[in-house]
Amino acid sequence: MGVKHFGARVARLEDPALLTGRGRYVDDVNIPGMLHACFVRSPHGHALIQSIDAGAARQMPGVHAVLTADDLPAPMAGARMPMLVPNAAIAALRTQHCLARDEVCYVGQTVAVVIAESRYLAEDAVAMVEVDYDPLPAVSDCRAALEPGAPTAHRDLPDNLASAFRQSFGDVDAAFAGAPHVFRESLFQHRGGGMALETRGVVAHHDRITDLLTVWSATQTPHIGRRMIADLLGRSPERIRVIAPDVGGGFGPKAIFYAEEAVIAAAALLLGTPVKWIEDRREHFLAATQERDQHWDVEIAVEADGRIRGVRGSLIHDTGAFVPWGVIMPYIASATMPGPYVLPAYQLDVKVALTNKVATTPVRGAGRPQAVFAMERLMDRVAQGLGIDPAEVRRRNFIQPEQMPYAVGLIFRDGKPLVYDSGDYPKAQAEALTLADHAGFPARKAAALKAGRHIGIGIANYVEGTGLGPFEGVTVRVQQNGKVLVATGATNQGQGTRTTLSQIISDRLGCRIEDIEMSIGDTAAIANGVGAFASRQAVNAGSSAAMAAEVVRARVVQLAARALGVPEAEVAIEDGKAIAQSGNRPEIGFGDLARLSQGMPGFSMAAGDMPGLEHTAYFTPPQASYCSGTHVVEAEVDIMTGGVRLLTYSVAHDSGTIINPLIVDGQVQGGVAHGIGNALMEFMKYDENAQPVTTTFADYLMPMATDVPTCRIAHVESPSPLNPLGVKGAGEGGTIPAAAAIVAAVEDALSPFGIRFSETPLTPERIVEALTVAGAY
Ligand code: MCN
Repeated sequence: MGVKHFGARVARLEDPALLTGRGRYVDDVNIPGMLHACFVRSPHGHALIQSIDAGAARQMPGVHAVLTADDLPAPMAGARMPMLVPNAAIAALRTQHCLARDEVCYVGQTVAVVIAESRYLAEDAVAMVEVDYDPLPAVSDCRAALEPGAPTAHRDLPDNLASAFRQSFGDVDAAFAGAPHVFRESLFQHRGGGMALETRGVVAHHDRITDLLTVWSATQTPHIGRRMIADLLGRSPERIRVIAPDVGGGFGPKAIFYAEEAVIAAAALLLGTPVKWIEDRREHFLAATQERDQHWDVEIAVEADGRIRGVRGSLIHDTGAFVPWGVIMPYIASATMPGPYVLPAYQLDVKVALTNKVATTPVRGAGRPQAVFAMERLMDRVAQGLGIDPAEVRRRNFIQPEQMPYAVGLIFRDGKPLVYDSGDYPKAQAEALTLADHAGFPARKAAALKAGRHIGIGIANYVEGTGLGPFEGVTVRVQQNGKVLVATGATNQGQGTRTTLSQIISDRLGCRIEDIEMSIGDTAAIANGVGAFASRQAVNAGSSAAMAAEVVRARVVQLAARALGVPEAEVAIEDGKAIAQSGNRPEIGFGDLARLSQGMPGFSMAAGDMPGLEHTAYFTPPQASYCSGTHVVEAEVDIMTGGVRLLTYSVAHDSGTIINPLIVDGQVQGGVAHGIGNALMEFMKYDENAQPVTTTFADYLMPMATDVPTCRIAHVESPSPLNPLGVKGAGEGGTIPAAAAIVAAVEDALSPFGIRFSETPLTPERIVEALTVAGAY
């Protein structure tokens, strides 16, 4: 009997190559004659371009071209980049030109590109390109941007309001009018990046004989990239192949399509030579998209026992200078606020502001960390205000498992209601509290205080819509060598996509996991694809893999029954062989069956047969599947230095049915590391002129291994009824509630001083300042 892989802790198949230096990243793509690109970028937050003089740069030995907007081919030269998720609520439909035409709106915006024989020469030539800028007033803070008379982020726009909309349900005024208690908070979550180990990078090569333009890009979404390049170059997508080779982390910013990808593709076509651009870390700080940057003013009305009557308030989202992904993050944030709680009435007024900073697009969590921060901080205010234990306040408000599926009350823009498909929120919190030994905490705290130490505990819950559509596809093909080829539009930046899809297919098809060959992130391998974001691939690609494998298996059984001369019911499939369950148990291997499936030259196929043992399935989810969980953090604060040490970190996570618990543990742990960065360290700071201030890892601090405790993890499995595997996403849940839980733990540790925090990151400086104000020294 073959090994069952689904649900097992299978070690990641991709790791041996990656850990022994055999990974192949974009920078490993080297083609004879390849030239190297370096971009001229705006040094101003906002300026008009009066002129560009590239004469001296073009004369430099080794420089092959300097391209400005006018040198790009039509329609790219004049066009703005396509917007990924357009919608009617966006007042200012702004995406950037591939190369700026007459105005730059953030530091780092692409103005021109030098193509030279080496990156060194290209860098030197960039310094020789003279751009005459006429600086304009810049706007850096999104609240200031919406004040009357604020400088506009774009010269020709009347104001900075990119979008305004309201999310609401229930009678919120009545909820507040008669409320025994109301608690208020003003909260801010700062900007940060994805900070993947591998920066962005592109290599483009045009083969004149086949007229095929091949683009290697460190992207999460190669199929979307192909469509964008096709639109911008006015070229058939069939003549473009985009390949995402090994990608060293994505975390969201690599899901969008960038100007640099389009420009390098155009340069390769124009020059007739392969061109490479690898982003350096400073460029990444300036020009790779970022996220968070939201201000929330919210209040909660509760009964005397802490049960919620209503939540209302406003949210200002900083979209930066452009809206390449539409207004998806504030939209997601406003729909995430209700969380796992029964919320009778809700109203949030959302404004999206343009500023002169790089655009915000989803970074792990995509608006949800901010919403969870807002809701969970409010829950803590209720607990503190009413003197009820924070866990108990939450417990009193949970949606109960028997209420599933649960209609939250919100109606999405497409007219569909927001419905949680399944989940057991009380159970998840109970399990996380057990992992954290919550019951023993008061004794630990008392003992610590006696010893002069300040420890605290924080709790945060969340619900996350995962597995978003529209689809993902998987092709399963049994080859004539007996191996199984799998192709998918799903991608892999470290999530273990190859491993988990292989687990599903080997079980469903009946082959050895090591006999599966996988083509991931290559538009030539499968016609349609979407890619990695929104923790969507386990649901979409996983389901497609199961569906395709089952169709192929049925065909294998049919052919094998014919070949072995037994009824189909007597054919068993195991380890890549079909075995008759009667007589002397004759068998036939997958390779022979694949050959049989080709028929005989000159003879007719059997009626109804199609050649090949192959099927492509596209799973299309009816809506999101909602994963959920609870984080409980125990932290110690050194009140002399303001340093925070996380003592224990406990997570109960519900990703529905789990394909690979080892991988999901890794996803949770990695997500938590990201959340720790958000809570305590990472901060992309801009000054009042919209000049980025933190553009190295000396200024922008990332958590080190020593800052990240090993998580205690429990899996609560509430299968989703919305897909054949019962799975929900797992890629972002580790990040989403982390800042809320950590800030709560720090506040609790400092409870003797009555300090409240409403902002992240909680740097030592900020903590010492708060302690000083509270008179602690
Ligand atoms: N999984 C599972 N069982 C489940 C759910 C998921 O075994 N019930 C597995 C999946 O099969 C997959 C992994 O967990 O191997 C993550 O699956 P999923 O949640 O579907 O996420 P995606 O594959 O769609 O990946 C995107 C998601 C996002 S949005 C970000 S951001 C993120 C993340 O994944 N970026 C990552 N995790 C990352 N992990 C790494 N190492 N690098 C990144 O850039």
